[in-house]
Amino acid sequence: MHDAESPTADSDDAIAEAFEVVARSAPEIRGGLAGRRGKTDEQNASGETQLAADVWADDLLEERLTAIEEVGQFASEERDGVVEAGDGEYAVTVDPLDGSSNLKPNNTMGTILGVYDGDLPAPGRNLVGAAYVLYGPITTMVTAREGEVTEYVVENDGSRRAVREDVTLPEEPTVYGFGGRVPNWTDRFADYAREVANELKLRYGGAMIGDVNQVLTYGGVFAYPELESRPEGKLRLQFEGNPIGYIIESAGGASSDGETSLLDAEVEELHQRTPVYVGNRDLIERLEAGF
Ligand code: P6P
Repeated sequence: MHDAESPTADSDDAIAEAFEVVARSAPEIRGGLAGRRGKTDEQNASGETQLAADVWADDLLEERLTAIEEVGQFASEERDGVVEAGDGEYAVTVDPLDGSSNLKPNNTMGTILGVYDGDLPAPGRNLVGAAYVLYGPITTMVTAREGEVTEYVVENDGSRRAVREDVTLPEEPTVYGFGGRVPNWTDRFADYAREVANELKLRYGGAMIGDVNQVLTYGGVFAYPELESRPEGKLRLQFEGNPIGYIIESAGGASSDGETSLLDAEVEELHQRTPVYVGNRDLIERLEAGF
């Protein structure tokens, strides 16, 4: 727990340590993918078939993140419930391999981390840090804390070097990426998508981290929208929406569930889904104006 003299010292340690654990684990996770492309006969709490890689990366991160003294809870997209890990005040969430279905076509994937101050399930406003690793042609990591976003290259030994500091979305947007099947989009989202498609270039790779990283780099908007068949969308608020919304808002962009910032969304349960819209502020404002 915090001591009076250094009220933020522990929080810095816990956040920095969690970032360090994920960075140092990234080369190992990347190195372990080739042999773990197979499906298990298990499903996660969201009903998705788990790959051997999902389970393996999850176990590895759970062990290392719960070893951080100030971490009291761990939760993952791949686990039903919260893992109690002592009396630390921080709760960490992971999507250990976001976009693991991209393993088969050898496309991008990512690892998403959220560090919440307080128990889970938690609203995005409780986040004190968030990060993602992108397994692309090179391994990069983006971290956000105290309003600042930093991009790192992660070396093969797990060390990292900052390549972009105080990252902000470019003023002029260039790309968009929208998930779900077009016939399943609601009319109001389809209207918005038509407008945006006339202005920006399509960049959609099927793994949120790869698509969001394009938006962070080039400016634009990523959405996994409300669907006719699934008004709550596909992505999980706790593990994907909140951390990514926190990172994009820290980079001067905006996030939304269609009505309000993802960080203000009501949290009822750990694996609840939410529509996710993140990107340049005016593009998100235009979406909300049409909803
Ligand atoms: P679809 C990956 O499975 C994921 O959770 C996100 O990373 C990604 O944005 C989305 O689902 C892709 O979904 O329906 O396009 O395969």
